Amino acid sequence: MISNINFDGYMVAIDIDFATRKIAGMLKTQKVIEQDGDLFTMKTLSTFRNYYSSFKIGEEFEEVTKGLDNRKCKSMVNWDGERMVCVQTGEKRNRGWTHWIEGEHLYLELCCEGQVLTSPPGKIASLL
Ligand code: YOG
Repeated sequence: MISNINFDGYMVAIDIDFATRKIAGMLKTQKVIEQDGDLFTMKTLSTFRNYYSSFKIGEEFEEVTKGLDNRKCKSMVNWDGERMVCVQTGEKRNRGWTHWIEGEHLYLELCCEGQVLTSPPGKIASLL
């Protein structure tokens, strides 16, 4: 993760407590993505916690956001052109994320309820 806008707002939206938000806000996460056809594994790595997710494009799966807000979602990931879009249906409305690549950088936008965690305009990547 190089930079971001509104990481804290996103964490508030998924009910992460103050102390955890302060720690998480300092982290420089790394993303490891593995692809085998339509099967993806995404690892979000940091010195504090890691998060793992595996899915097949177009197939709904049970996602437990273990180590994040520990909620259950029915999630599905699809391509929207060059963008990979995940919808996370559950207790929180309007929850999901979008990945895309521009130049050398991987971008990620995460949303929940009214909050959007994204990249600074004209600047480099939110790689959360
Ligand atoms: O990735 O959905 O790439 O699975 C967003 C962090 C901080 C834990 C992670 C650990 C939300 C405490 C998005 C940070 C903050 C704060 C590193 C992961 C929540 C809790 C794990 C994600 C998708 C798309 C693939």
